[in-house]
Amino acid sequence: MKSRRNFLKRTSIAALGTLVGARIVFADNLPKGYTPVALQDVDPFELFGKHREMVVLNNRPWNIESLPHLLDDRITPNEKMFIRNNGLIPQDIDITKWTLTIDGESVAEPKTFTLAELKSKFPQYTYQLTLECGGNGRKEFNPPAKGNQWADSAISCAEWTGIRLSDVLNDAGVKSNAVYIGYYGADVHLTGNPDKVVISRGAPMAKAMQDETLLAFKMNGEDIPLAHGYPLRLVAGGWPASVSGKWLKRISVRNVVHDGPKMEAPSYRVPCEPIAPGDKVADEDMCIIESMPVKSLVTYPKTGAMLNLGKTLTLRGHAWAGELEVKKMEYSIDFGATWSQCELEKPVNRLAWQHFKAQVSFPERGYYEVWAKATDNNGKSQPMVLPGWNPKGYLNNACHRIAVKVN
Ligand SMILES: Nc1nc2c(c(=O)[nH]1)N[C@H]1C(S)=C(S)[C@@H](COP(=O)(O)O)O[C@H]1N2
Ligand SMILES: [Mo]
Repeated sequence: MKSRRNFLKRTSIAALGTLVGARIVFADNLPKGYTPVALQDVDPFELFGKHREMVVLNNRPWNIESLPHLLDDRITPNEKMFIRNNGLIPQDIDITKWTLTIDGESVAEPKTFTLAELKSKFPQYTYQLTLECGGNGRKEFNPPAKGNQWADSAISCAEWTGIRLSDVLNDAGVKSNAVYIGYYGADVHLTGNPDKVVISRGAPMAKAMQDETLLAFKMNGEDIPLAHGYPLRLVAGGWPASVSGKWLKRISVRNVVHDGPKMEAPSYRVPCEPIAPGDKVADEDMCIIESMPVKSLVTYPKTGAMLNLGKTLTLRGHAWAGELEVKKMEYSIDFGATWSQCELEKPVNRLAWQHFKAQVSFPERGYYEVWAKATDNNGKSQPMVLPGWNPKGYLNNACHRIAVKVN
């Protein structure tokens, strides 16, 4: 055993030498598992085609956040879309061999489709769908919650093209006892263990069968970029984006609430009843996050904007409300004491974000904050400050605020 390990160690050092293009002279001193700097130096912006201002939160797994002013486009381009991975991006994808299997206790007959079959057999639909990470805004919670410290821009609304999950499930046949679907993707666990599933989440049948729940193969009219789930991904807009499984290989139709990795508490769950910051919650008192709460983002101007007195400021942004629609959009320049109405557009389709704008004027020189507040069609508004603390730091839908200086 010992000699075999030494042998492996020696060959991998030789291999590293080949990769860096020279013999590593003091290779014997390399700490175990250390990657030479020459090989650490990948440029994520180039690798993923991302805008240089994007913020890298983690490189193993890759987690990259956008910024509010980068999200000004009506439809989020790849360049400005956040990446959230729980594992390693699959490599060497051969789309001619890619298949999707529908199985589980509640499927009439397990069925496997090739990608080509999926594309030719079922009608295709295109929707703009809002995908927000459940942990977007986590950074603000105190006591801090572990996990990627997303500020406010783990949110996108791209145009997704694919087939309806409902069409494929109906083709395979769904038994009347079906409760939930669960997805499986081709990404690789951080340990490298091929038998370990990275993440396998899902949704109740009612969400799975919605018209807008897609098995998508295009994003913004092109093949989905690798980091976002090429060649096939589930897209379930309005729910935590963790439901939208990337690199999709299999969907299980379950007769129970799906119990794959990261379905169980405390992942993607919040206390069923509000708790005090820092309190402990028993697993059985945690509830699965479903529709995301009402929220908005000012995408123009960038925070820190300067303006001359007498000029009006054009404010722009997007608002969304999970399964619901945003009915009212307001802004405040006096720290929430009074609110004025923004112009708000209807969504292009259900589950797409909505665009707003306003002409803002300021009474005198000085420092201001512009706060933005959306209200959904149930009459629920964004809280001005942090909403309920929860152990994993999910669902922070506090009003977005930008600083403006009037000279
Ligand atoms: N297979 C797979 N699907 C996944 C994930 C993952 O790690 N593996 N992460 C989920 C989470 S938590 C989020 S927020 C979204 C992010 O999608 P994006 O990277 O395309 O923005 O993908 C979801 N789908
Ligand atoms: Mo997420």
